[in-house]
Amino acid sequence: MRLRKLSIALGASAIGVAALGAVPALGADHRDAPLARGAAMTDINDLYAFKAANGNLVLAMTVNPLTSPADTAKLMLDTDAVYEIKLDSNGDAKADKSWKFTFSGNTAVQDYTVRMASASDALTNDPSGATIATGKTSTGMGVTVATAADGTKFYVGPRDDPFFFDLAGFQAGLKFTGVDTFKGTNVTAIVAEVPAAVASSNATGGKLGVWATTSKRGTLGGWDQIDRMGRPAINTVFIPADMKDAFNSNNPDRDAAIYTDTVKAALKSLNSPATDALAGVLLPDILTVDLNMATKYLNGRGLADDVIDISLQAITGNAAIGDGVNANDNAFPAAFPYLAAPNGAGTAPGAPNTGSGTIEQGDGVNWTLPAGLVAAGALLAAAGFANRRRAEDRA
Ligand SMILES: [Ca+2]
Ligand SMILES: [Ca+2]
Ligand SMILES: [Ca+2]
Repeated sequence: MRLRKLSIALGASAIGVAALGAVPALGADHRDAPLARGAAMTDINDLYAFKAANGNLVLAMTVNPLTSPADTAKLMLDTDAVYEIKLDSNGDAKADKSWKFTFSGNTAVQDYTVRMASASDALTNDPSGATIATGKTSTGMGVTVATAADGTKFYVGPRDDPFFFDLAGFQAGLKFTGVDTFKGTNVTAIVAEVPAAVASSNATGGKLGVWATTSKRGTLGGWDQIDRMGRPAINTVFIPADMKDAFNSNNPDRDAAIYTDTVKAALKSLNSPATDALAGVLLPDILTVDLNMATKYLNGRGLADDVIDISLQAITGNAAIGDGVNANDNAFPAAFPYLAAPNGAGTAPGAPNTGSGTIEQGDGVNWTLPAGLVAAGALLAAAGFANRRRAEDRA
């Protein structure tokens, strides 16, 4: 089944910024690589890791990007895929645990199984591990919860895309007008709320790392990793087009050895003042969390964290700079599953800003994006570096 997606056509750029050619980048990790673009169900959009008000650790991954309200009822997850949230307990960039989700059924409400894999099983992409919960996906505004014996709660279903960003303003050469390109669009969310004690037991000194993967059964019977994501915009911005699928299929513990030169080259081409140091921070692509501190990007990532503004401000030192989109289009509920309910049928996404080029979904997609987006990605990365250095200075 192929879903019709939103088609967003942007007007001609008023400032005529130079186009880079086909750059398959749209968001944090939305449609980041050829294999992911061809399969929305296994295209990871974002990964979040934050402490809820009750102290529990919430982990959320989103797929099925840019779904219109009209198509939301048709959303499903791939019955030939394994969806994982992998957890590194000891800082070696190798998974020690993995929550593995598999789905069955081809109707709006699908059945799912959650397995907890440990040790060598956690390293694989196969649906190994002990079954800890079974449940049904939610539809519409409904919230169907599955609970494991250790108290971890699960939700899978349609939600408003928590990511917010004036993409068109970026495309127009950082001429922001504050329109959220993702306004009104929905995704499928996989959310786990892990009791605080369980989260702590999987951390060392309160520290852990997480990343999400999707994998499909290959022709030889193995499981091929289609997408992966730790922090936003690593693959979309720093990895060349012909390497993006390979990057997605790799594992974080190999990132530094394989991609450091590539990332350095990207940084150098952007005249980064700290190429070597930044490359060291960007890899491996893992979202790290210190449970002893408040979670706010870059310590984990909260739903409301304004990744764009945090990054722009950190790199420029200008506390006033930002894309003008300072919050999601829908308020985040205080209770599980924390992501906002899906935008309803009959509502349309807001009109995008004037930019250059065209964004459209579907076969033969060919986005033309100007240098602004890539530059912005560099800012994001550099901001991460700046934030981390500040944290180290305080320590
Ligand atoms: Ca992706
Ligand atoms: Ca480990
Ligand atoms: Ca949204």
